[in-house]
Amino acid sequence: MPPQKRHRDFGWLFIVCAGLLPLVLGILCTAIEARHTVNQQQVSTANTLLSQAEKMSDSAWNMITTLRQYHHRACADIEENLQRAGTLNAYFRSIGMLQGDHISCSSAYGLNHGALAEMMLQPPPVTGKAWWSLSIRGTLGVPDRPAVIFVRQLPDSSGFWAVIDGQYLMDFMHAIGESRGYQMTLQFNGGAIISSGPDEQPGQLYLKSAQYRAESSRYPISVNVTVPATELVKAWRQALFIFLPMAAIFSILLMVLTANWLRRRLSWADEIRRAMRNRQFSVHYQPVYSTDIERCKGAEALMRWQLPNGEMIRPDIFISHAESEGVIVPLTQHLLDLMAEDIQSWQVEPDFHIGFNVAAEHLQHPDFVQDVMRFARRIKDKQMTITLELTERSLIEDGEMVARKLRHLQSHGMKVAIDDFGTGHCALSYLMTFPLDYLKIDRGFINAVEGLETETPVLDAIINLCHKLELDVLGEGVETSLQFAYLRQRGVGLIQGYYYARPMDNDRLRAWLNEHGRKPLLVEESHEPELHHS
Ligand code: G
Ligand code: G
Ligand code: MN
Repeated sequence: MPPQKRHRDFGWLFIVCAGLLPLVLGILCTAIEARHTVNQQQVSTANTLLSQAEKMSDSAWNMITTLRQYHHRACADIEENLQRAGTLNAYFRSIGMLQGDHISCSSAYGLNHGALAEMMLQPPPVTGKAWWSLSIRGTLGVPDRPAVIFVRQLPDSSGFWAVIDGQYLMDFMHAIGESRGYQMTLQFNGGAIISSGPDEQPGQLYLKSAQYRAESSRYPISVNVTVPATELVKAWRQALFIFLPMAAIFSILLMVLTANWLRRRLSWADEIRRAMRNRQFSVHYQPVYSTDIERCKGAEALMRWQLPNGEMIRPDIFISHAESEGVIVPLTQHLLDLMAEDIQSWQVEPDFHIGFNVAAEHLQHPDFVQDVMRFARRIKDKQMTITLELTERSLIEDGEMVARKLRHLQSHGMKVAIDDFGTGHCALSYLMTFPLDYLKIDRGFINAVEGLETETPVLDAIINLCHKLELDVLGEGVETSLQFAYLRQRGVGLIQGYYYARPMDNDRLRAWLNEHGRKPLLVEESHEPELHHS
């Protein structure tokens, strides 16, 4: 499991969130959309009502203009005409003439002509204008049904008036608003309110009832349209009904994508790529001792991975995952970059060996030679010897091509070593086929050493084989002075292991090279009795 596996514990949370996201967004968007649609309908309804009220006002003023032909005529003469005009024209409850504040003539049957205030059941407004209109609760003849009165006063204190029945307006409001549950009101000149529809109900939160007010530009008419919350909810539910199936599909899609993304994100390959970008890898170097020149002869580069929390990932684990998930090539390229950076600060003598581990897949890769040559160019001025440590496994496939590559690199002064020699599953024939420079004997064989004079058959055989084939030989994992003395005695030229030096980071390596790099390794003598006693 990749190092940052803790992400996985919250994986389901990501997936749930991804699934909820389209739903939550959808619910919000449809609420906004529903509100928007309802508002548009509300505005157009208000405007329709307003224009109807304007049309009625137009016909009232037209009527009054027509009445001016009766100016200065006696009521008895014109009463019949008034009655005809009042009945034949739509909307009108009554029309008539004024003398001062007094109604001098009216189309209404059988009523005593009284004061204007008496007829409209309230004092006339003080407008100071010759033209005015007002919505009123009722008239003397029809006291409990609203109406609108229009009055034109002439300079000689006579005048004309017309009363439109509010029922027309109420019916109209009903017709345009009932199906949507609108509550509508209409007012002329701030007078009595003519209304239709249910009373306002309390709404909740976002979906509380919405009010819209419109005013006429031609007449003092104002209109109010209120949409109850229940209508908003209804519109919202309709929008949801259309949208929800789509949201569900999106939801599923997003969950699948998230799950996929999480899986990818949690793969080793992605963790390793990210770790390279975040510079979590570093290189440690383990010095190699030469028993011939009795000093440090080189170092092996070993990759280290430290997480931001300080935790180290074991190299055998991440290397094997890098190999199986196809990122070992970029990882090794990264290693070479890091090494080239480190090596710029080194001061070593020419022919210092710098070894690094080459994965089988990299060896087969078309970029391999180019990668190594680039590294060689970057550290050219140090005049080091680059050592490629191959595993036996890497030599199995496409041997001829691999051998060609290795020969090419050797022609540029590099050395080829077999790492962990003796542990792979390989025929010894490759010792003849491949251009090898030395073998690194696996520490398993070194561990078998029991005493300086005791034979260690397999180890001895490997050492002899190297001598016969004229290959250099390196003993790995040397941890004791006995092992060291044993190998030196049998002509093993190179030693690597904790006994000589542990792998260390670049800074410590430079300090170590300064202090110990040129010194011979002093070995305590009497290990043989020691070992027998213990
Ligand atoms: O130090 P140590 O624990 O580093 O190494 C464990 C294993 O990981 C060893 O077999 C070693 O060869 C391998 N290893 C360490 N660094 C690298 C590297 O950079 N590339 C490859 N291919 N193997 C490495
Ligand atoms: O590349 P190779 O498989 O040779 O990797 C060397 C590995 O051996 C690294 O993991 C390194 O840390 C480890 N190592 C080096 N010296 C010793 C040693 O003396 N003892 C043990 N146990 N491991 C060692
Ligand atoms: Mn190695």
